[in-house]
Amino acid sequence: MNTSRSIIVGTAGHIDHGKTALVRSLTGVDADRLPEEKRRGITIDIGFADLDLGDVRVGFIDVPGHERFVKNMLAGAHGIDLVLLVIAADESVMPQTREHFDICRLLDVRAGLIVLTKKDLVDEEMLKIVASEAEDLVSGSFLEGAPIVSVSSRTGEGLEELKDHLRQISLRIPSRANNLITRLPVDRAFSMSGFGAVVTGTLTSGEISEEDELELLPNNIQVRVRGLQVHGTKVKRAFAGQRTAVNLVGVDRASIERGMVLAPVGRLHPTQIIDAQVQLLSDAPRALRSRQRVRVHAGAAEILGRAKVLDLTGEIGPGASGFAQLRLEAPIVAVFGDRFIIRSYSPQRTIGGGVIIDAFASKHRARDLTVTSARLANLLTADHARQAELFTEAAGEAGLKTSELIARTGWHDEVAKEAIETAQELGRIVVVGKELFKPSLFEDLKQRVMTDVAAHHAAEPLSRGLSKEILRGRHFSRATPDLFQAIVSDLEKEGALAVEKDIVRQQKHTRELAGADAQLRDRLNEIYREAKLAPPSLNEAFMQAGVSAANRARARQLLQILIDTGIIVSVEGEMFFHQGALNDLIAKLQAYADNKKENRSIDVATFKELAGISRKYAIPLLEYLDRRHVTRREGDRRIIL
Ligand SMILES: Nc1nc2c(ncn2[C@@H]2O[C@H](COP(=O)(O)OP(=O)(O)OP(=O)(O)O)[C@@H](O)[C@H]2O)c(=O)[nH]1
Ligand SMILES: [Mg+2]
Repeated sequence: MNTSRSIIVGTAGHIDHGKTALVRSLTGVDADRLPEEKRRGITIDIGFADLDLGDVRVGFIDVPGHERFVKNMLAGAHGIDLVLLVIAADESVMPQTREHFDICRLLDVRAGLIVLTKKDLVDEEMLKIVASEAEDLVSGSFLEGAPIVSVSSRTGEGLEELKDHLRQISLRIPSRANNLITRLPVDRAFSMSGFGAVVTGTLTSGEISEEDELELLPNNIQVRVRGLQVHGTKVKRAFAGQRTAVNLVGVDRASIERGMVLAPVGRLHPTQIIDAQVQLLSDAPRALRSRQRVRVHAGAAEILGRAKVLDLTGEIGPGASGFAQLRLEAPIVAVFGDRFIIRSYSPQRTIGGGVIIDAFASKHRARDLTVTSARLANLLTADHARQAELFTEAAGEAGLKTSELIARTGWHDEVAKEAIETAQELGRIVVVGKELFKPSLFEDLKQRVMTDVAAHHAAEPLSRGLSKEILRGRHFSRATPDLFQAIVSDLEKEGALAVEKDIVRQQKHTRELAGADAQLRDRLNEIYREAKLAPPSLNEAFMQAGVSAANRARARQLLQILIDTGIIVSVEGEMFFHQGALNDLIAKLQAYADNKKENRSIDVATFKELAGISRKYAIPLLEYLDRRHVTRREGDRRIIL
């Protein structure tokens, strides 16, 4: 039973300073496993070893010091809790001592100690000088005041003291947050005969259990966990902060690459455009400029990309920090708060790093830069509810789905749910269906709808209202149908808007007609009522009503009012009938059918006779009756329903 804490400890330091020898003296394990490493006597790729300190289990990641292999160092350094900054007492601080230390700072490593190796090669005097140079290097950083232990891997001197410090610091490291979705960035993959593919990595968050269904991102390869090992022992479940080896079913070794991420199915998504805060090292050779090609190291992945600096100067100077959009040449998996390192394309050297803020950013227009930067700055310090709000704000009219919030933050469902509820209670987001919206956007759209409807009424007082489709097209082209519906029904509830089928109007809008208009409307009504089933054409009706050429448009609107209110019916195009006449006709048909009892059908000739109409009207009327389901066509007869 293993109840001790698991801590990941990384080595860091210049080539040949004794990192691998130190890990071997502490654990008995030679982390240099490649034949080439043994032949050349240097570390090329990251290596691993374990140490049991009683109440602390240490998983060591031993990294190469050679400047050409910093990219390999980065594949291991991203997940460490604690760093052993190794400095050889006979050489003191060297270029990769600085570079590795800078990387640890940029990755936000928070604990560590300084180990002066090869103590046996120097005198006390020299040891003091090197210790003071080390102190200078780390002053003002997370390592300021950290223990400086001098050891010799050759004689074993200082190793017990080092273990003691390691244990004490480990016990003080806070445990990893448990509110995040499982992620394991793959730093190594191999195949074991009879078992298939095995991936290893630091389980940065969540848990993995035997039989879990997971996916390998960014390629969305679905896999199942056949077996798990932590510290070389088979386990049923691995936890955040453990070096974990996972035996996978459903994928072969050849399709797995370093930098892929093992995660639950369908929760995290690959991305190539990311908003981040970027910090440039003060000894970076030059400023980071927009469009400059850089290497981005995130998790165990290295991806090429270009940074677009999000301010008008278009650059971030050495020692400065700012916001930038990273546009990557290949997809990665990242969530809010992930740290990354930026290296120059050529020559390859570490120039800075930063923290991911919005992993699914959109392109920003120059005039939005101030707002965007302010939002990104706010996100960095926001609590969960405020983060939900700020991501919602960025989504605008398209709205933000809960699943999109989760893909950006890596939160568990319950964490997202709580954040959304809190933001909702505080009135900072509006939830419509599955989407989240900013309340001011909601209010703004309501405002725009009402303004449009009012303008429509002013321009066309005789129209019933404005078509919903027109409104939607004008203001909601980028929004979901849900949002439009929610806004219309909100306005309806408030009593501002009335909805009639596909038309909206102001609740208070009426088409009360003044004297002449009312008279003309009544006259048209009369003409059609009297015409019964032999109505005049539109021209004839207007002539009978004495409508002048100048007045035709107005007369048409008045007729439309009669149509909208159901008094006049368009049977076919401009062939209008009075509703009363149609009702009489239907009654007549029913009576005819009732008389016939069994055979409730009628042919066109009989219909003409019954209705007393000419063929010109008979066919359109029958088709109208078919549409109203009063009759049904069968051959050349109509069944009366
Ligand atoms: N005398 C002495 N030699 C040491 C000590 N530690 C390491 N060495 C020697 O220093 C050389 C380099 O040691 P490594 O442990 O391979 O150095 P490293 O930091 O791992 O080197 P890279 O991984 O290539 O960056 C080897 O020849 C070691 O035997 C020590 O404490 N005393
Ligand atoms: Mg080594």
